[in-house]
Parts: sequence; structure tokens; C-alpha cells
Amino acid sequence: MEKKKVDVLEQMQNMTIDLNSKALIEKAEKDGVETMYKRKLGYKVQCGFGLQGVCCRNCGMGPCRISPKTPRGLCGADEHTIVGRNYARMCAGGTAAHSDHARDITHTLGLTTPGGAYQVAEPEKLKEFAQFMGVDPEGKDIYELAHEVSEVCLMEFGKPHGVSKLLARAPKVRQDIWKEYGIEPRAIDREIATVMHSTHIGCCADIDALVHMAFRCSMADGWAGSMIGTMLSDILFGTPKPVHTEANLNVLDGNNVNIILHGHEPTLSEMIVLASELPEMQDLAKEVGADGITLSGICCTGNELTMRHGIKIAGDFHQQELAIITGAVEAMIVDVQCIFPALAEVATHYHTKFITTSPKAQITGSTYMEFHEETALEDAKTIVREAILNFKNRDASKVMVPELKSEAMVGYAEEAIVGQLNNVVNTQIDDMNTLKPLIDVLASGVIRGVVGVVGCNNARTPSNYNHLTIMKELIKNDYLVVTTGCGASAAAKNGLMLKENAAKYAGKGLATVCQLVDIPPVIHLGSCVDNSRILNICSLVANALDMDIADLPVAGCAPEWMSEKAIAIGTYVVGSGIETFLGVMPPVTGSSRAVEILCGSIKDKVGACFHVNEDAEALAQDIMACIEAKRPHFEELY
Ligand code: XCC
Ligand code: SF4
Repeated sequence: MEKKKVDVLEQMQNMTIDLNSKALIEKAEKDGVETMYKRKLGYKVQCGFGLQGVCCRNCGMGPCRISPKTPRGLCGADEHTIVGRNYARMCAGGTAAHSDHARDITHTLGLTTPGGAYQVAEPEKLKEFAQFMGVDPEGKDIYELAHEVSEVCLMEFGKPHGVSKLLARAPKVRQDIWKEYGIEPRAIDREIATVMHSTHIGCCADIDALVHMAFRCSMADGWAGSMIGTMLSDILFGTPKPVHTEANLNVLDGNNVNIILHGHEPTLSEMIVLASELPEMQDLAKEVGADGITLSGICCTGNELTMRHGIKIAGDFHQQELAIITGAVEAMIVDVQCIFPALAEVATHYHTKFITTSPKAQITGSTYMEFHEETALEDAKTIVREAILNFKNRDASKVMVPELKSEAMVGYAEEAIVGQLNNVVNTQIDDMNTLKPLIDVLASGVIRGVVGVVGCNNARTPSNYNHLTIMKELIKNDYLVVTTGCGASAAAKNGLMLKENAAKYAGKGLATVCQLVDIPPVIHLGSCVDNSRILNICSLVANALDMDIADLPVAGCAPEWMSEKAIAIGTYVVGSGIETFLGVMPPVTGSSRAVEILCGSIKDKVGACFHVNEDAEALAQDIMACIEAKRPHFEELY
């Protein structure tokens, strides 16, 4: 290749540390296919106003952009107002996404029937949750109960009075802090609507009030929407248990029909699993000349599937285009969120069918096959059939499945983590007894702390670099890492979710615990809505010790965050009293006040704040220093 082309290729390959991705970026170049990596080259200079959050287009007089020459928008909004409004809107966007996902799951619970496509997989969990939500399970048929719980949960989205019922899962001291600051979320939809209203032109223009509102809205994400999503997904599809899987694009199978599921809601993906396992589908695959069907997942759908079925993880957010570029994918089936519209164009270069299924995420150029929960299995069969029949169109000369994959153990729900530490899998977490081993290793300092390293890939950092750097540094120093979302995929792809690798990567204390109780040093907690599992575990531990969540030696980290969902997550994690570390600066630096509050004074209100450092090594050090500073107080209380 001529020099210029080599330079361009190298620049693109430097944007990821994943070797499979590097190989496929090269293939994309050869195939003449544009990817995110190519487009990024065209974005050398990103808009400074946008980066700082000081561009407002909340009304038609704008856009207004704050600069020394124009310190106020036409309406007089200053940088603090504009940054505050933009931040609050990001939180509302993220809360809406997670919660609308949860709403679909909740409706699905209402559709369960004995023997139907959707059934109750965890009757005991349902009963316990029903009781918690104030529904008496006594004497009720399990499906009658499921439908009643569905109705009660739906009310959490739009009830006219009161605050989220799920706040009661938190320690009492935490609940008091929320009451005091006034961030107990009311109905989920109401919090989102309030933010949209207050950020309309001519409404809220006070940074403290805007941040407050952003927090209350995000709390509805964590302590209502996401928590309902996780709980009801477990009830419907089963509580995840530790299971073996493989990760990275080599999981695509050359002789099989390859179906990739991408997006978020298990309502669709679970049905695709069911459909693809039917003998008629397996037979059809053989008829078209394939050996069988390989399902794999990308993004959070990948996480949901792998933790419940051990289905392989094809890749993360930044590998979605590259997956199609392998030329070995018969269908990429998507529902909602984190789906590049670019997939439509990428798919035109290969035989891959890019199948959209949700009215909420229709994409020009895709094959739209609408999925309805009411006719779930039939719809899923139609979609899977479409994928299988596409096998004959595969062009062998365009196929290149890259070499690498890693093994991983995934699927640690709260029950599994606590149970595993007791050497009993899937115990009910109900007393100090079952939590004691977890608390003991933390209190003794054998494990220094627990850090949730979660979230996306961001093209502002090389894909996976921050995740892996931070995770490795933490486990090396005896901090247990729990992870969700695309962070979890990064860990799975790189061998960090194997107990066998604990001795290699983890410090002595953590490695010993891993050996003793058979856990990997980085624990797969699920998808991004499953960050609510972190809230749950922290609450259980804090309750058992009669402490506040803020007293625990724990931290949150989103090293490569990019979505509005991630901002909402970060905000509710801070609101829950957990110090939160970001590897990419959010668009708030245009307002000194916003930075002061979010990275400082909010701590006086909720006991934690944001910390940002775009140097991953330094961020890992910051996290450890922060936890070490908490330890004396924790040990004293304990
Ligand atoms: Fe999307 Fe949930 Fe981020 Fe990955 S981690 S890029 S939000 S898929 Ni959720
Ligand atoms: Fe400009 Fe104010 Fe309109 Fe924003 S709301 S675009 S700052 S006039």
C-alpha cells in the first residue's frame, strides 16, 4: 500500500487496542467500507462549544454559544444555566432509555401465561418482590400474582403521588439523606417530564436547581427504572448463575448460520434463543448447508444473553460494524439503543441482513421486522428463518473471522456473588450470615475495596484501553472489580473473568479469595440496567452493618463512558453515596459552577461526587486513594 494509506490505517488501528478490531479495520479498508474509525479521522477538531456544554439550542432564537464575546444567550442565559440545562437533559435522556426498556419488561410480565412464550421463571423471587411492593402473594396463583405485580410496577412510571417504592431497599440513613436534599424520585415519567419542562426556554435558570433536578431524575433511573428492569428480567428469564462463555469476534462460526443479537431488551433476544433452538430451525439450517446456528451478542443484549445462557459475546459497542465486516454474519438483529445507524450502509457491502425490530428504533436501510411481545415466538421464528435463508448468500471470498477469543465465567447476580463467597450458589440473601464472608474479606483488608468499572467505549479514547488499564491496576492491588455493559465485554475478551487468571493478574489477597471461593477477579454483573445490582449489594452490606452506603470501601468508574445513559448512571451512583470516577470529561467544563458542584460540593449533600481524570493510570490511582481514605472510618464502624 502507498504510504498515505498506511498512515491512515495505522491511525485507525491506534484507536483500539483490540487485535481482532485492528485486523478488521484493515479488512474494512480493503473492502472499501467506512467505519467509525474512519469517520473519526474526519473529526480531528470537535466543536469546542459542544465539548464544554455551552451551546444552547433549546429555542428557535438560538443556537446560542457562550464565548468571551457573547457571555449570554439571547434570552440572557449564562454558561451555568446552559451547561446545567444540557446536563439535566442528558440525565433525562438516559433515564428515559433505561426506564422505557424497563417498562417493556414490565408489560411483558403482564403477558405471562403458563406454557406461553413468556413464563415466570422465578416464582420465589416474584413472591418476595411482590411482598416488597405491597402485593400480598398469599393464596394467589403465580400468574395472577405476576399480572398484579406488573400493574403495580407500571404505576411506578406514572403514579400521581408519592416517591419510588424501591427507595426502601436502601439503608435508612441513605433514605434520610435523599429526603433532606429532596431527591427522592417520584414517578419515573414525571421526573423526566419535569427536567424537560424546567430546561425549556424561560424556565429554570439556576445551576444548583438544575443539578438538583438532574439528580432526582437520575435517581429514578437507578432506584426505579433500572431496578425494576433487572428484577423483572430475573423473574421472567431466570436469575443469572455463573456460566462459562467465550468472547470476541472469533466466536463467529465459519460453518454455522451466524446470528448476532445487538441492543438491550431480553424480551426479544430470549425469544430468538428459543426460536433458534427449535428442531425445525436447526433442520432448516442444515437444509441450507450450514452445520447449525450460532447466536452471539453485542452490547447489553450480549450481556443479558451470556449471563443467562452462556451465549457467546461477539463484541462490544465499538465492534458492531466490524462484526458485519467479517462477512460471516447472516443477520444482525437489533432492538433499541447503542445501534449505529451506520450498520445499514456497512451491511450493503456484505450479505448480512440488518434487521430492526422495534418501532422505537427504526433505521433507514434496514430490514424492518416488527416484533410484538403478544406474538413473540412467531415473530422470532420469522426473523430467525430470514437469517437462516440468508446463509446461501454468504460470499466465502469476503469472509474473514479474526483469530482471537477468550474464555470467561459470567453471570454473577447478587445471589451468586454472595452465595459463592459462602460456597453455596444461589442462596437467598437474607441475613448477616450469608453476607458475612463478603464483609469479612472487606473488613480484614484482604480485599481493599470493591469497584464497579462499567459502561461504554468512547472514540475519544482507544477502545478498551481505559477499561483494561484500570481493571488490571485495581485487581493487581487487591480491589475486587465488578462490571457491566461494554466494560464487561472488554474484561471477558481479555481473560479477566477467569479464576485461572487470578494468580496472573490479581494481588495476593484477591487471588487467594478467588481461589478459595472460585470467583474470577473481575466479576460479570450483567447489562447496564444491572448496575442496579450494585445498588442492591451495597444496600445489603450497608444494612447488615448498620452503615450508610457512603461508608463502604467502594467506588464506581466509567472509564470510557459515552451515552446519556452512562451520565444518568454516574449521577445516580453519586446520589447513592458512591464516589464516581470518569475517564472522559462530560460536557460541563464551560461552567465553573457546574464543575465545582459535580466534582465537589455535591458531596456535602449526598456524601460523594464525581472525579474526572482522562489519564487512565492516574484515574486508577485516584480510585485506590479514595477507597484507602475511606477504610479507617469503615474499619472503625465495623
Ligand atoms: Fe451502550 Fe448498554 Fe454503553 Fe455499551 S455500555 S455502549 S450504553 S451497550 Ni450500556
Ligand atoms: Fe439562546 Fe436562550 Fe434560546 Fe438557549 S433558550 S437558544 S440561550 S435564546
